[in-house]
Amino acid sequence: MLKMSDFGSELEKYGFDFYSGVPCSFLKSMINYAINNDQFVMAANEGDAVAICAGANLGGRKTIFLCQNSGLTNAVSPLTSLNYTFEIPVLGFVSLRGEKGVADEPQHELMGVITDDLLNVMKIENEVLSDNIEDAMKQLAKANEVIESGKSFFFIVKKDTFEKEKLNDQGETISNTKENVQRSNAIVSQLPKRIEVLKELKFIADEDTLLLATTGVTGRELFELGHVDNQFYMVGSMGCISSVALGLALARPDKKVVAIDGDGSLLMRMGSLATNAYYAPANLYHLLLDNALHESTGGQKTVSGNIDFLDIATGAGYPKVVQLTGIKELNKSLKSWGEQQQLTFGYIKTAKGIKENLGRPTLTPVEVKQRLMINIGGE
Ligand SMILES: Cc1ncc(C[n+]2csc(CCOP(=O)(O)OP(=O)(O)O)c2C)c(N)n1
Repeated sequence: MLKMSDFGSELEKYGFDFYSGVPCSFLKSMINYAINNDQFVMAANEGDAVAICAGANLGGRKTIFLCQNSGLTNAVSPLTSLNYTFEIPVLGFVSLRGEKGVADEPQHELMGVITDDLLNVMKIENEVLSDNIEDAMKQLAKANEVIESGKSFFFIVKKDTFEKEKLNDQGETISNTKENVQRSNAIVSQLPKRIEVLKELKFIADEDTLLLATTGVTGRELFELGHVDNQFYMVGSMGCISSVALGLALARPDKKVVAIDGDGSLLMRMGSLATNAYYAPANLYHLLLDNALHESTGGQKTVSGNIDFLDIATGAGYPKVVQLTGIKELNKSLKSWGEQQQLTFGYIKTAKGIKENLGRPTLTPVEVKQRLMINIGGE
């Protein structure tokens, strides 16, 4: 069996010092080790964890993603449309629940026999991790080469691969004060369009501010307003933008990170709110543009009209939640965030409408990533 003190220090030797994931009992020792070393971000689901790692990678960190094989399916979207597309590597450890011939619960039966196939279909190189430390170290050296070439690599982890690692006392759960909710009674006669909000964001953003736009029209409009290297446009991976922003904000506390989200996107991965609020990096501003539509795909209604995002963000524990009734309030709120530095959730209702003759970014996703990383000195 592997001892985490040996295996973990080998991982550190290669520079892997940022973990995110969702627990599995087979990976308990790795998770406990990472928590004990204050290197673990507990995600709400496995897809978010992949996106958090991707953000940390943009910030220059080498990252490890941990999941049960049942959760690998939750991670398929970001693994295929974020990591693959942007060439953002992650070192994965996926447990092998339901291994053939080993007694396990019925829900693991199918994943137990298709875990490697699923990774292969996603074009992710993978190997079963040896429980012999010398062999495991050789495997790790090879995995690191793959990661250094810009590709992801996954280890499949069988039962009892690791010796027990004790979980240290995790201390009190921090609790954000939720007194800072600013609701507005203002009657808004005309909602701003998405593009006007984006223009204002570009106007306010200084060279230390990174603008990360959600999937679809938001990223495309931001690009058309003029590319600068501190902008990032998500493609695919709907709902992952604030998780990428979380990873990046944690990895680069010297930068100000704005996640520009959509209501459809946020609804898809609403658990991310709780994770963002728990880790609460002061340098993250989460801005929700709520047009109550999936406008990018033809303007179908979302269920946003029925819910209160301010209450949800407050309940999730965001220390500051602000309802913005227009561009002026947005300007004020961003300035105050820049001065006070406190995780903020900004909510603005926007009007329907897409910029005329909207094109698509002429830079490839990989070029966008490389320019951002060079710009912030992460690569
Ligand atoms: C997992 C996944 N499902 C569906 C899509 C297709 N899709 C791209 S953008 C989008 C709508 C996003 O809605 P919202 O975040 O509210 O932004 P809006 O389009 O209204 O600006 C959809 C459904 C996708 N990219 N990924």
